[in-house]
Amino acid sequence: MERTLTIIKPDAVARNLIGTILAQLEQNGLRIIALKRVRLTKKDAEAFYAVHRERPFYKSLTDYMTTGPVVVAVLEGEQAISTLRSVMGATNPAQAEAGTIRARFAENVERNSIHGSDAPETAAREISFFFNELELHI
Ligand code: IDP
Ligand code: MG
Repeated sequence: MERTLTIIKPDAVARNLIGTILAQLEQNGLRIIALKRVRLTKKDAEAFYAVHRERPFYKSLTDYMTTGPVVVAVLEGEQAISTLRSVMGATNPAQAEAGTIRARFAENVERNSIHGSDAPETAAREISFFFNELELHI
């Protein structure tokens, strides 16, 4: 069993897609084991995406992530990290496989509806960024 972190991003929350996206995750074998709706501050978004701070889209991305509430969740399943990445689809929705969450809902490469951790180390860091031990019933 593996755990990963997902974020339903502000564009998707604004369009009332929380339930639809969570349903697609569950239908693909991912179990929701922790869940909450939060509004990120600019500092939160900058810390979460610190790995991208040298990228040209960093300021725009961290501004966008504060434009409205997000839903953060810990997902568990067999190969949860790669399963989530394949259900999400490519970063740029123009390149995302049909039926993936980004192909269905993303507005563009930035406002792309969902985040998913990309490796075991980043999943551990991102889960503990949002959830404490009590919330993870460790
Ligand atoms: P990922 O979310 O598929 O892992 P990353 O490369 O880690 O993609 O980028 C993090 C986020 O930054 C993306 O999900 C997207 O919101 C935004 N982003 C990535 N590349 C671009 C870009 O070229 N222009 C604008 N925003 C981008
Ligand atoms: Mg990434």
